[in-house]
Amino acid sequence: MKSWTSRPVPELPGSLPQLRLYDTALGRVVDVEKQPEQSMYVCGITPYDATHMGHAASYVAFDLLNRAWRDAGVRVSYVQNVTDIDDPLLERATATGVDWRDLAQSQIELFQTDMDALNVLAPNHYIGAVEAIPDIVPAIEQLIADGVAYRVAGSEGEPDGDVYYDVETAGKRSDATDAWTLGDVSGLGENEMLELFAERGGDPARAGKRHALDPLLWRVAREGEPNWPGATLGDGRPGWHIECTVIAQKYLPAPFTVQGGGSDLVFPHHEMGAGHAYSLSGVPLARHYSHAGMVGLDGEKMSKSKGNLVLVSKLRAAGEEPAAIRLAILAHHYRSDWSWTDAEFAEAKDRLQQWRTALDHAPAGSAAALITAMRDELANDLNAPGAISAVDHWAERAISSGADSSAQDAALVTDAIDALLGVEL
Ligand code: 5CA
Ligand code: ZN
Repeated sequence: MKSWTSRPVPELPGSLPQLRLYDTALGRVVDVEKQPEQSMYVCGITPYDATHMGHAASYVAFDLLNRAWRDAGVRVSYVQNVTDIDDPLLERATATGVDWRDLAQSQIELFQTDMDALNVLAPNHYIGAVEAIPDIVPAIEQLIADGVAYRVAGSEGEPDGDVYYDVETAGKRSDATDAWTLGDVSGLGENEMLELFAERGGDPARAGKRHALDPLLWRVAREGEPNWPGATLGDGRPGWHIECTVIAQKYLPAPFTVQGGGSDLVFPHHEMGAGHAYSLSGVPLARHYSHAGMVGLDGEKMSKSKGNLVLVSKLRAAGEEPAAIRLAILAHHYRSDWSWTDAEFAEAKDRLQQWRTALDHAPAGSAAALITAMRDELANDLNAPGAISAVDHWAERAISSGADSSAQDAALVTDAIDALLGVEL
């Protein structure tokens, strides 16, 4: 699928120091190993509704990582999926009387326009679940052949043949230290897993499964649902976790550097994806798992099902500047949970104005120290609020100096804010 187009990233003198990042699976901040090319997979949208501030914040978070790596002088190979076939998409399409393909296409277009406006760098590969089905089918066949996936007999109106991943058998497969066992990514106990599994698309009560937590790999065709050829699996459509696993394995090295998404993807999505990948290849999917916090509105989680959405496209249509939206997001550390408020958005707009005013008084020789301070903050687990504070201090000094602007410093500061924070002044 076609991706959006990235705007150019200015190059800065010098480079970002050793990057440290919080790893969800390890539960601590780690040094990200230096490599000439880093690789990341960030879970994409399910395109049944418009991009809300929660989605936007998760893509801006991993855009910071992308920019930090580039500033450190390494190439970045970036893959993102789009879940263009799944239950919520079909349900919304049926409820609104729209063809599911038209719904997906319109929301993907809107998402890409939002990402472009927010100056989020585009992935190198943007892959839909539907286009990945020819790769997903043989992967599921392999899991069955290897004894870590099984077909469930029909019952209670369900047809024969849905395929599930056997979490227990898969977890016992290898004694290698980097082998996967259920809980390795999320660190959760079974009761917590059961609760989240049911909330997040799992079907713990499905009759005939070996373990309540076994996730769906292939859903055979049902009347009135779209389906695709599945070779020995029979016609049907893929489960959710295998989609991201297969796309990541096809387009990225194994293991790739960072698997990213919002914290609601830790379990079951990234947990099961790690299992699928290990079963398929015998090596871990990713070296590190990284998760962005949840964004709410007035204290409640923002979600399509609750309907309490702040949409990027709506703010843009109301004439709000995308750079201000991005700055409002970056005022929160990517790992914290936070709520969108009008008051904080107003602060972000004032800050943008303040920074622009400061550029008219950039003190000669002041840019280098600011860039070092911004880099130190960002290398420390992508501390954007720290980098913003550094710019604030610089701006206060510049404005209070009342100096004539040094053109060279103003240009460097403008470039640094663009290259590192993705905010265009
Ligand atoms: N298509 C799957 C991933 S493969 C999916 O979760 N799609 S989504 O549209 O529901 O979410 C897209 C991304 O936005 C995910 O990384 C998800 O964790 C993140 N996200 C969803 N809601 C929020 C929220 N309220 N706050 C922060 N991030 C969110
Ligand atoms: Zn995913």
